[in-house]
Amino acid sequence: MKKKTVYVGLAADILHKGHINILKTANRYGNVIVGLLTDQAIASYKNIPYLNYEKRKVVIENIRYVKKVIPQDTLDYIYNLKLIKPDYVVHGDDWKTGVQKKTRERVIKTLKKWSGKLIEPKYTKNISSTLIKKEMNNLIYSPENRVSRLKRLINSKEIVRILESHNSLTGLIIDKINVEKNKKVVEFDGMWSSSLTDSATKGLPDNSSLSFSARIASLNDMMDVTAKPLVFDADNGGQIEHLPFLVRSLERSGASAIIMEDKVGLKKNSLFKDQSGAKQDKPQLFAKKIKKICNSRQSQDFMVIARIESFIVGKSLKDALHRAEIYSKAGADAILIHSKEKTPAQIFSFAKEFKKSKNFKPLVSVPSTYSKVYEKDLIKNGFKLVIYANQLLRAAYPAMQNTARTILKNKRAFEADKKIISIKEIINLVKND
Ligand code: SPV
Ligand code: MG
Repeated sequence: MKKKTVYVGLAADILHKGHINILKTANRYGNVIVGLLTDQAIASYKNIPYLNYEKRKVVIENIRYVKKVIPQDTLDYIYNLKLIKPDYVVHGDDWKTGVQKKTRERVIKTLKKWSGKLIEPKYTKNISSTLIKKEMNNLIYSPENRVSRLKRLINSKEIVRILESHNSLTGLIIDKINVEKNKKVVEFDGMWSSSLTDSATKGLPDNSSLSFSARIASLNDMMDVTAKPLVFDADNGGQIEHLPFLVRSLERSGASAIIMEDKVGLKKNSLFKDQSGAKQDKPQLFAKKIKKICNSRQSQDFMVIARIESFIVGKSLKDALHRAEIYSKAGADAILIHSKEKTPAQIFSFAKEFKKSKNFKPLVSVPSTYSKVYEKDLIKNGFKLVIYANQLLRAAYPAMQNTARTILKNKRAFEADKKIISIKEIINLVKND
């Protein structure tokens, strides 16, 4: 008699005995085909896996209970089920509730069409990849793994969400904080090392007076205790001849991308109203800088993002588009189109035109002045990365000022206690175990 076919959908990032249980059971019913969830499928409901598809596939296809591995491109099973028409689907009974509940119902309905059956072994308690990952987050990524992670995120997620970090503590917040919305876990994907907030934290203006070596020292503090990717704000990159050394330091530290703006002369923050004296570089000269970085980086996964300042200095959409073409051809992996308007109309008009180009590259937005924009609208308009560039420092500073004022007013600290976390909490914030 022909052996039956059994379908098992798995993410299989960190294998544990729960997976083996499922595969062993499935193997009793027939030939096991594993539908291995792609990075995109996993990113649709939680963070991307530690290991990419190919690495996970090699492990799964070498398990003796498995006959074949095929990609499952969505959380939904239906496409693969219709393709294979398996006699059985095997899945742990944990999906009866939670984010996969609907998927389960659809699987049952689809299987019915050819009298297939769903087998649901009891879920192995107290072990799951998510639990193991929590433990593993205490471990530090190798720089190599972290560098490539941003590109993987961009290729897997609808939009990559980056938040400003100016020290280790803010890095830890970005690493750990999440909220659950519509049964999906929402979190930040990485950190932005902002020239503005790094300088301000050190009491300096955002005019490149803080040296790159000091910036890299801040970056290393964050990298020491965090795991998520970091995007480095390099102002205009400085002298072209110095760029390879900056890139070497960044890659060695594990940064995933450098963002370089096309300005020359004394640096002025782009959100200043008065941009007189701020000058844009000649597009061809700036393109040379991009090429220099492309040629000096060790890893092709280390991204060069060109930041166009045309709108900031009052130039036209045409100028911005002209520059985007040149920077893209020079090798930029993505384009940041900056704006200090109150609405995203300006950057959306840019996106609309640039999308038509054969040199189109993923777009980056920094919604500081147009902060009403929702991520879903950025996605709709072709943006792949959003950088919330300064909010954590802007939150911390008034809170600290208020506390200082409260102590001064009351000539004691008691009144301030109500608005600040307890000493116990701060001690436990960073544990020593
Ligand atoms: C920064 O955060 O330092 C930036 C973004 O470069 S902006 O402040 O808008 O220039
Ligand atoms: Mg900056």
